[in-house]
Amino acid sequence: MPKKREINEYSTDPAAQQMLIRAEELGIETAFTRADKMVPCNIGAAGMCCKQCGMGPCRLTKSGEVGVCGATLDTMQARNLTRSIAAGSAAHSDHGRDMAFLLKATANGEAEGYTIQDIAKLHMVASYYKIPIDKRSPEEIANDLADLYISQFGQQRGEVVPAIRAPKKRQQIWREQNVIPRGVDREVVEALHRTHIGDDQDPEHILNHAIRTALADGWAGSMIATDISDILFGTPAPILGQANLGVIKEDMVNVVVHGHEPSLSEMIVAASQTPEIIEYAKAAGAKGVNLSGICCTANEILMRQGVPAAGNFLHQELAILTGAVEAMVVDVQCIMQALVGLAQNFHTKIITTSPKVKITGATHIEFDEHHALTVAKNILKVAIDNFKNREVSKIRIPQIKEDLIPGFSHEYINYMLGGSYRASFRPLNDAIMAGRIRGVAAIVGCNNPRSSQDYLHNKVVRELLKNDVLVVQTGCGAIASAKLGLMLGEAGLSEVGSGLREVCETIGIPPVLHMGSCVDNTRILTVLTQMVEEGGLGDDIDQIPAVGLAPEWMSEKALAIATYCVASGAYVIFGGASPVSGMPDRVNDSDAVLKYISEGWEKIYGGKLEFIPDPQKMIEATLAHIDKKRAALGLPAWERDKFGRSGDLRMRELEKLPLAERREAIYGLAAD
Ligand code: NFS
Repeated sequence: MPKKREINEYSTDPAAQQMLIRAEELGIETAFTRADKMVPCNIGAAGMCCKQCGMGPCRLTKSGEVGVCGATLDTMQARNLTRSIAAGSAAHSDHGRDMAFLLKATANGEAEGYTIQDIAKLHMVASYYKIPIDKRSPEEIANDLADLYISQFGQQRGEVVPAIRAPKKRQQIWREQNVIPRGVDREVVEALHRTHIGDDQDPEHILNHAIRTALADGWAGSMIATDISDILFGTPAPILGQANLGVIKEDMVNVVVHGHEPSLSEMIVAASQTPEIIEYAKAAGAKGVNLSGICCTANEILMRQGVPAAGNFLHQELAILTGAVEAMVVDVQCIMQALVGLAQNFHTKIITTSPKVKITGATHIEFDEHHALTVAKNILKVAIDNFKNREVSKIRIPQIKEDLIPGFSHEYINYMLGGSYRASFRPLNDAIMAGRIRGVAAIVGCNNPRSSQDYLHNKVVRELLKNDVLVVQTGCGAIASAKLGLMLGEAGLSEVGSGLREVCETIGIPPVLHMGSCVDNTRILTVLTQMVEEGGLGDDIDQIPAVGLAPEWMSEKALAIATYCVASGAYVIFGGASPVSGMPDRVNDSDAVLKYISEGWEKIYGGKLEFIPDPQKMIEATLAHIDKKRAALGLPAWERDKFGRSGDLRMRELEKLPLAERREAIYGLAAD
């Protein structure tokens, strides 16, 4: 009988704990309790099951066993992993495709409510591809860019164009390995073809195509999504936001947007601010409409509009449990089917909007970019009409929320390091070279109900900060830190090593930078590229003292992201379970796939993918890698407390003194 965990083993977040207690009171299942009951299939979890044809499924549980067709464990694991990477790449890249169509429609005046908001970004992106800018309207330029980007999905030969934005040396490695994607769709289709019964059977050869497929996501599909979101909705810059369930308001119509594509959520934000909708809400007896977000759509509107995040992936059910959500509006990805059944315990309506996603029992109001504002208003009116159906006695909103400053796009990081008159990555590179910053960690990815929510994220973040590692975050990992208050300068800095703190205080940034949604992991690729171009940290991404981590990963998108980061030169560490672990106690004959994605890929790309469930070991591996890269660059070894003794630290001590004594100590002025 599987063991039921205690509430604090489900989540480290006190708001989540309150809601989980509430769920128990009401006898309602959640992903947390379902995870207790559902014991994972240990054969499938280890990548040892092949169900690619009708002769199986074949489960390899004995040493030397092969499938009916003769497929070995290595081949099965390579196939399974590659299929997951293809699915993850497809999801994020299809999001990019829709953004490209939206840009085209906007450029041609066919997208109600949308405009080109960031002309500077449009010009910058167009100039990468030599699209003429001079004396042309933003719409003309955007139309050309949209055509170019749309063509990247169906392109059959050649190279996807954003690949030219990678460091020169990296491009050379990719060309030598023949892994620059030809077109996004082509690589995903080929991944499915190669992993079909009776096709590619050499594990390394299969995994090489996984690299090409993932690169089609990172350096095309997802990068296109980020570029266009910025062009249409503005490149993010720091803005005040809030995170956690306490952002839900008792006296307002609460609409939670959940999913991924900013095309819908941005329009719902716009619609919620129209007098028509505000009046409609007041007429229904509410003070207005209160929007909040879950998952990456939360990140999109949080970093651009300051709309609060109700939480990360595992908060989607918990938000409904507050009893105060009139509608949860979803588009694509990371949406639990359980939402509909859960919502039936309350008045909450689950509204699906994407032509690609319907859930049995949900209300479907289809989104159409040509009439987006009208659709958004209709959705909000359905939510407002539902306000009267609330059962006040069922409302329990945890009064827990935290402020944060999100919006650290790569453009803003560049700007913040030197202002508009000397914007540059130089100060960041210098801080790393001197050892004030030991290295950089990108801590990203999901929640997984198989571990305590946010625990692994926050443990790793906190420990790395103490070691002077600058942390950048995206996706649900970013929301985990936000809920803890680590994305606020003053709150976060007390937990930070002295060298990193000196840098953060000088620039005026939190020690954990929120860089956006998961498609925005491409911003991290851009930052790493710009750090290379700035000089002093080698001539390719694999030389930078940096590590990528996804401590609580669960989605196939995370595997795709990991793989394109590895192919770009990064060491990537995943927590939780490895999908290609095998079962060493039962099948001893091979860990070839695990070795290949680690040592094998490292030889070729300088990056590697490893699964390390123990957070302490994860932290040790991160720091060891950072130190190894520092040494290889000939940089001084990092020393704890070497920096931060002058300047700010002294000021902090002096701040404790009465004003007169402080003045005397600082300026040598006699107290008057
Ligand atoms: Ni990323 Fe965003 Fe969250 Fe995981 Fe899902 S929301 S795209 S996949 S769960 S981080």
